[in-house]
Amino acid sequence: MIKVITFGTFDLFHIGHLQILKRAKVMGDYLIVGISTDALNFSKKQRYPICNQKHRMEIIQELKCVDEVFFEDSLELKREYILAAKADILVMGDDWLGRFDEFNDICQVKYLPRTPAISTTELIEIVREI
Ligand code: C2G
Repeated sequence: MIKVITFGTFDLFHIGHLQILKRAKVMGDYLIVGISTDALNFSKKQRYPICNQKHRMEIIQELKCVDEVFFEDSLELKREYILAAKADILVMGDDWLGRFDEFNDICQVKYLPRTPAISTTELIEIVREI
């Protein structure tokens, strides 16, 4: 069984999120998703996500393409998470291109093209302007 792992915040869940999860799943048989915690987001972006981590996790774990979810507490623990999941492939969007190449020693690292013209940041801006 080929296990695939991916990570993300998935705030204001949108089609770009769904498409990367579906594309990640078909690369293997079992998809594990690390969901960035609210605290990790705050440390990365100096703001909390709109939807809290419990709600974001509940949405992701109900998706047909997702088999397992866990909270990603720290970017520095990525190696430990990949090893604990026994993942064969790490999938990320190409906004992270090259950033996780160091994990090629424990799994295949694949970057998939982002879905164009949609992002959580743009959604927030559009709603703000209405
Ligand atoms: N994504 C995409 N197309 C979009 C928007 C997002 O393919 N239009 C992908 C991103 O490339 C990422 C995933 O969806 O692989 C989740 O995106 P975010 O929620 O923005 O995740 P991020 O905050 O980048 O957190 O450890 C890594 C981080 O947890 C990733």
